[in-house]
Amino acid sequence: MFYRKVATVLAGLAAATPALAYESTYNLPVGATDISARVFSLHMMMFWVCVAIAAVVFGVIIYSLWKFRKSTGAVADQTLTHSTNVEVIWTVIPVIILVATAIPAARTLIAMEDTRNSELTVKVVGYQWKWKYEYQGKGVSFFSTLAAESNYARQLGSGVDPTTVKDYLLDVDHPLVVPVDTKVRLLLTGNDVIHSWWVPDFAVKKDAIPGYINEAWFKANRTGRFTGQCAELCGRDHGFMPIVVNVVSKADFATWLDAQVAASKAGASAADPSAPAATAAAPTASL
Ligand SMILES: [Cu+2]
Repeated sequence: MFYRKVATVLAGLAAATPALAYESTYNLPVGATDISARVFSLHMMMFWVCVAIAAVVFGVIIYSLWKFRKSTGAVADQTLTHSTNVEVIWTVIPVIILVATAIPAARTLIAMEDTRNSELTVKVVGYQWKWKYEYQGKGVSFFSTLAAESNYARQLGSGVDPTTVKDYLLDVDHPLVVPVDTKVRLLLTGNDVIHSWWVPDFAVKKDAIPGYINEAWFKANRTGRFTGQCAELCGRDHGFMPIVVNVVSKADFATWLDAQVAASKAGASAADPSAPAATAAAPTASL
């Protein structure tokens, strides 16, 4: 099939673009998962398809404007009012382009929705205005709220210049900790209003809706600290419920999880575990 050949060419173009594209603050992140890399490739493929279409269409328009300008005595052709050939061509070519681009896009969408064979499940609950993470079957759960330094600096009259705060509004007290190279399934819901769990580096943006459970998954292919935000306007402090995910080695995760379990067994509050890289406390604002 012809459109299969077009799809193959487009897929080749998509595969080549990560090498051409550099990490730019003006572009999507390539991210830390296979899915995010595929999303990036799709984005670049569509970008180049649009560039090619724009070049052809505007090229013809600009050439025609110049070539058949009035000052050279051009006269509009009054005889050709209908051409079946032209109409077929300008219908078939866009259809081929749409089908050829829909195939890789649909494949990626299906992969994004496939939460089978996950190795770890975390229930994510959105609250006004914080997140709660519950590790299913592990007996570990905790709230994740805006880091104290950011929370203090954001207050009127705090006297703190926010530009001096590290990771301002992008840091939390207890980050989500997950192991690398592990398929993590998220079950998302909301406790009060609709929130949305968005981490660009994982290409995950999923609504957390009260009364519903949405599913998402990611499999980080490198360790590191990845940040995100609530992406649904959820009330007054919508801008103050960031997301931080610490992707650690499997051994470090096992150690961390054991410590969390031990802490909760020791009677420590399940809502306040000691997390790795916990931030230093800052004075609480009193307004
Ligand atoms: Cu929210």
